[in-house]
Amino acid sequence: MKRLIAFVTTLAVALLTMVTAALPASAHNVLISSSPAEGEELDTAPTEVVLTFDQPVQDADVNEIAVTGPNGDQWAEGTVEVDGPTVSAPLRPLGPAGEYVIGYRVLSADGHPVSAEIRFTLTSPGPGQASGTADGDQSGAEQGEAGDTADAEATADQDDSEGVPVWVWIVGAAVLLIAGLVVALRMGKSQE
Ligand SMILES: [Cu+2]
Repeated sequence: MKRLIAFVTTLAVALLTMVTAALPASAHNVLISSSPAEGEELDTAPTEVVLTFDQPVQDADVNEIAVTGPNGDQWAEGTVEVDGPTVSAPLRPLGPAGEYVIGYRVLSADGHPVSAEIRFTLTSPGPGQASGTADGDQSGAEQGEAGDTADAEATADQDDSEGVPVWVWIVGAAVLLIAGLVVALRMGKSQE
């Protein structure tokens, strides 16, 4: 009887320990630094965006860096490169002075995408020209961008719901504990 209760208690403690140990491993990547940095004012246009995270980023198609200029033009060009915790994307020569928004989405080490925005200001205009000349092209690009943002938000929502199973584990452990105790008590009684 006492042995059974001890066994069930040990089992429950082991399950709870597993659940607790699993929590830190599911933390998302966190941005540590970026170039350009949030709120930075630059008089010379940067030639690339570099994002540094606290953990390695998975090299995947979902990784994306967009740089939107003051007039809604896109300035990031070429492929997003992943090197451990660092993600970078080349920029075309920037054009008008004003606020630029870096929008990024990268795949965390734990398999969940994280996305956010970083804003910097170009204080003197660069030589770059907007890529889209036709209005149609530009609105198309903006629609594409909006679609991407919606995607990222949908994924983030999904990500939140994936956090729920931790509670399922805890409830499962509690149910196992109670069931185990009931069985232990019955067995104890039948032995008397
Ligand atoms: Cu995650």
